[in-house]
Amino acid sequence: MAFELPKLNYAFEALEPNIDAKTMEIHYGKHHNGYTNNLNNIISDSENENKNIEEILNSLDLDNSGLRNNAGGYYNHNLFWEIMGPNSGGEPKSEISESINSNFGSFENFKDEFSKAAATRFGSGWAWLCSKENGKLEICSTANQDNPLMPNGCGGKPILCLDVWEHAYYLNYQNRRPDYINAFFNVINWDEVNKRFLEK
Ligand code: MN3
Repeated sequence: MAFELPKLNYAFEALEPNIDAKTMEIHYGKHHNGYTNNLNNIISDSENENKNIEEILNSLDLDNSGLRNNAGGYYNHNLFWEIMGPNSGGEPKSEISESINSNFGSFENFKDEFSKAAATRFGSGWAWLCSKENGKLEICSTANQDNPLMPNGCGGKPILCLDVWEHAYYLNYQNRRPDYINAFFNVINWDEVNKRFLEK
């Protein structure tokens, strides 16, 4: 079973001015597409061929760097595109809002903590918000294309993520990662995050 590059639910320019069209085009069409093709080549005729992506990540051998990088890259970008959208951002409503407030004290505190995790990830990586048991939410960050589902991961179910590789922002923001992180909050699709939060 080969993995497919998922269709984007919005146009490349839909997230402007926060994320520019050229970055979206290259990021999705080249980077994500590359991870997808590499992943399919790596799992072809292997024990992983018929597993879903979560199973591959959960059972990953961390020494298998090709699978680690490309399975991670495939999964991480799938989630990233889904939790962004046009006419989004602002503060969440609904159940996720209550959970953010009870876990972090306020939306502003959550935003500060998540932004710090994204800003302080040295080099390439991701920031995550994960849903754990008993309604607990946790923020973590991972290096390269690692993610919370891997054996070395912070655990829980990823419901929000931010790509802080330079390829995600360099054309528009150059070295200003904090500006990119701030802009990301204008395009978070909280309905989608909430949907994932409520899914068992
Ligand atoms: Mn990326």
